[in-house]
Amino acid sequence: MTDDLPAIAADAKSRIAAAGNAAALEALRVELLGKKGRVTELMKTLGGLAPDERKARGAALNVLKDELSAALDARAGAVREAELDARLARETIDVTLPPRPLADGRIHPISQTIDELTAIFGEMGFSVAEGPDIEDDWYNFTALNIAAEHPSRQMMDTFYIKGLSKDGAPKVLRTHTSPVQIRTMMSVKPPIRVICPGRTYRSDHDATHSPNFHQVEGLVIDKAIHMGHLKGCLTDFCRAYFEVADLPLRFRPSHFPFTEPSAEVDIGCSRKGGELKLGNYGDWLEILGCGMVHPKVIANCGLDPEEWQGFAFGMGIERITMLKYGIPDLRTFYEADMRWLKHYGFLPLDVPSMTGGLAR
Ligand code: 2NM
Repeated sequence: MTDDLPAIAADAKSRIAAAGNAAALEALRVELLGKKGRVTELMKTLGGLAPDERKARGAALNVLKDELSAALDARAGAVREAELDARLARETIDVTLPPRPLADGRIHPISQTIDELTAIFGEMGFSVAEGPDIEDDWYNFTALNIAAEHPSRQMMDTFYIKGLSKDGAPKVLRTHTSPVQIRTMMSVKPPIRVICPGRTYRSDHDATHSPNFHQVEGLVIDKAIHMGHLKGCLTDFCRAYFEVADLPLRFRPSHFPFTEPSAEVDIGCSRKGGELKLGNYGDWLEILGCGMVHPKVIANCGLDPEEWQGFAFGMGIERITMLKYGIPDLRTFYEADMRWLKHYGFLPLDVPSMTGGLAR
């Protein structure tokens, strides 16, 4: 009475084995085991059989049902895996390939220099600090030991903003990034090693001055820091940034209200034949200002100058960018001219070098 079942099983199993995708398998499951499926219909005929026949056939049908269900499950698993394998083969990507070059976009030389600075000082243990462009008079001048009558506070040098800050002091567009260093000293427990790159503003506009420009300043505060640390740090920086291993530096005594002693730093150069070359050629080019942070500035920030000392420095980002990449005119930095940016700008994976901005 169960002679028909092996043929049904064999037919179903070969169709299951031939099903190539999840949808075909689901259709087969419905056709065989669904409410009106082949096996289900056979189950329904059990009622008309004699008791011992019903028992034998019922058992055989249950075995068939379990076998087909297992065969469907196994095939579904295999189909899923095959589909995944095919998809993985189809969608292979090489994550080590460089990105496709941008059609037009370039990294602005100012951004490139900030990236380079951050990398070089980062290797020396400095992190980056940022602050607001609109500053209180106190952070921009007073905390830095800049006297009330100092010429840099005059309207002709500083942009004053309408309205007063909470304590009634004037608001200014920061004239340097030093207020970021003040904020850092007031909020971070020393030791401190930060650089503060960013936009700065002065009421000054001619061929070599722009009303907004960029500065990077650096600050180290620790115990027993001295001029030797300052000289070593800036020497290493200048040699790394300008990529001249034996670049000589000259420290000339100078004056800033916020450092004592203060120095201006020149790097070695040659101007022979109207061409500027950096290196040990006997001529000098001024590049940055620096000094030991004035004890009054340290005290203004709530630190004990007997316990904590340090050095600070500052330089113009446009200036060092022009020197490194041979950009002759400051004003072109802000013209947003795509032809200029295509020539002087950088691609995301450009390796910075002395000629990296020009060699295309
Ligand atoms: C310079 C030159 C010398 C300077 C000092 C400070 C602070 F906040 F620590 F006092 N920040 N930056 C500094 C010192 C900046 O720029 C030419």
